[in-house]
Amino acid sequence: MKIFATRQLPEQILKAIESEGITVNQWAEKREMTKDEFLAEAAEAEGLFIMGGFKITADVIEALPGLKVISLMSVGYDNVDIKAATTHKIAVGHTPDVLSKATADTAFLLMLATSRKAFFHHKRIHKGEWKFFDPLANVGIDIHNKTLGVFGLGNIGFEMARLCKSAYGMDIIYHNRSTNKKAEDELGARKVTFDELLSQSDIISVHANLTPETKEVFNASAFSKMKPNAIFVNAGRGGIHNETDLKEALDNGTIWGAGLDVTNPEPMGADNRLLDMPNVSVLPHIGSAVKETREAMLELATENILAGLKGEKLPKCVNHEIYN
Ligand code: 8YV
Repeated sequence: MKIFATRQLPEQILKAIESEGITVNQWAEKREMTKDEFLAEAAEAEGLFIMGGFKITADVIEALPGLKVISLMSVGYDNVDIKAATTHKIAVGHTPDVLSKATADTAFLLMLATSRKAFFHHKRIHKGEWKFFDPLANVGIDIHNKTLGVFGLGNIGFEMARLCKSAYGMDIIYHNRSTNKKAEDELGARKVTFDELLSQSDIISVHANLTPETKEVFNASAFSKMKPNAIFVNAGRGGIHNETDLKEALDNGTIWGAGLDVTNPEPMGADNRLLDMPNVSVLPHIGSAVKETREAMLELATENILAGLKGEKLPKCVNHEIYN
């Protein structure tokens, strides 16, 4: 059996897979591959171990007739055409839960850093601008006892809400397709409409999946309904916000600040104007980038791919329908 991994796997993981008699072809270059390169490397693969957001479109799936399982080292699966995978009875695995706390920490960090303009002040020191004390220059805003609006209250959103409630006594409101009873019972969270989320939140934190329904829902119209002192945080997917509209909203003071772990597009270029804005903090999609978390993700992704190759149910499967 053969698999293709889009990055080099740690030695221990590689050995564990190879000990099952599986041949692993790994992409060793430090650049994203083209679709043709991907197809050439994956040609004989029965399993794909996807690290990073390489797009597995319907034509990629159709070009790999031996494929049984796609194992993603991510909770998000917006880079895979799930419908096409399901049609071809290919199991898609992902890595939920193990990364919830680390990803929520990143959202929390961005909220706090933005509220105190931390990244901007760091840059000021670099530029030799730490000189004269001015009591009202470049001050931040207080986030104690404010209202957090969570867009997409799954496990990561829950962890973010829990942090904000315990650290800052925040009120929690959320917008989600389904009711999150645990968040309502444990955190007193209230489910609201999208418009209520926009108008009532002091901080909006995005943790939803990127789907056709959530694509660029945070656009000019949404920002115009937010409070002028609101902070927009996105640690979900950059595609959920329209970045041109976000820049305009920040320029015009429609909203106060933004903390982004994900951008639209990715990667963000060095000349992006958002990087010069005092009330903006940007990180290069490091939500789950903690050693312990990444190891847990790799382990779970390995369990998924091994199960898929053996024709067993994946421990964490996106498209359960294939088993019906
Ligand atoms: C990954 C993520 O690091 O899990 C996700 O959905 O965005 C990150 O944890 C990234 O997708 C690379 O695989």
